Amino acid sequence: MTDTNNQPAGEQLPRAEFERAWQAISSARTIFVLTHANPDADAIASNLALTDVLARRGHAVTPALAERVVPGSLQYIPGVQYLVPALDLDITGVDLLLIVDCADLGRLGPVYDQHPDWFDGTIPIVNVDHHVTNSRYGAINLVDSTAAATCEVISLLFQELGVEISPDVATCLLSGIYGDTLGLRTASTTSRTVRVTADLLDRGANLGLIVDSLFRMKPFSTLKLWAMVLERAEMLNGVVWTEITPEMLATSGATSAEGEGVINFLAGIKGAKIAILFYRQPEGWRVSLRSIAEDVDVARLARVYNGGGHSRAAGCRLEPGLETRDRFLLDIMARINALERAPVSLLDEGYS
Ligand SMILES: [Mn+2]
Repeated sequence: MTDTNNQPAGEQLPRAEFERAWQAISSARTIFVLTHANPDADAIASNLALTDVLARRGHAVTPALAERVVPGSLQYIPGVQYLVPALDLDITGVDLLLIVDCADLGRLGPVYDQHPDWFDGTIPIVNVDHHVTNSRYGAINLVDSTAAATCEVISLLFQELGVEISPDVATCLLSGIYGDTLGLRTASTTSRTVRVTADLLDRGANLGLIVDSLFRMKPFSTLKLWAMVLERAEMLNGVVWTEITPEMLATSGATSAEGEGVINFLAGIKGAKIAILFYRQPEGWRVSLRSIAEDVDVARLARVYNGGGHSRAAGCRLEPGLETRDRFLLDIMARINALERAPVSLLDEGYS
């Protein structure tokens, strides 16, 4: 990225915070590890890295997934075959819920909608995350919003406490970092992220496999889908956007996960300040947001619509219908316009 200065690495979380989290985890016998719906590399990899380490230390640990299928590009992540659909789980006898890369409980998806009682605090929750919008829903919250990925937080946890990791776990952790930083290219990438990356390579992480799987090799259906999605792109008043519809998926034979990379391509369009990808789904729009201009904070914008994320990458949901989408677009354009006139009023929640 040419338009950004990388942020400095934040203050490392105090060692006591790592110790407190690790102690809570270590004292539990039966553990469920959960992550957010529409999982990305960081979500799945942080889950599987913790699962592997805890299983080897004798815990009864189940890695859970909000979906029934792992996206094709993530099926290379070591341990992926152990993932269990969260909706098939029985909570009986579970001592601890370890929730990773999940900014708030609603992001867990169907398992939270169907079993809100699992998350009422009766079973302690340890929350490990890096989203600036994290609602700190755990009994223990190991949250570092200066980390580029949850896998960076977990790498620091293992480093700090001297936990030995296998090459497979190193591949997991580097997958999460590479996934969230697009290969160390986002503004969230710090010197610490790069040092953690070097350490994971020393521990045997398979960089070639990660780069091929996440960024290079793709099914032909992805190419066909991207052609349709990019053809549909529009740009107006500082906003570049496009959509993925069920018809496009049917015609190309692609899954909706194959469209995930489109937004990062849109995020490099000169002259735009913000990129938006709308996924048309029966229950409404899923909206992916990327900040192109440094002064646009999409996490704050997403929060206006009950979404969340990071300052440069965030998301929210909208009710179904073209009017809803158009009203959203007009609102975004108005906010961008206001930003140009008065940079200090930066997309405040109070703005209307
Ligand atoms: Mn993440």
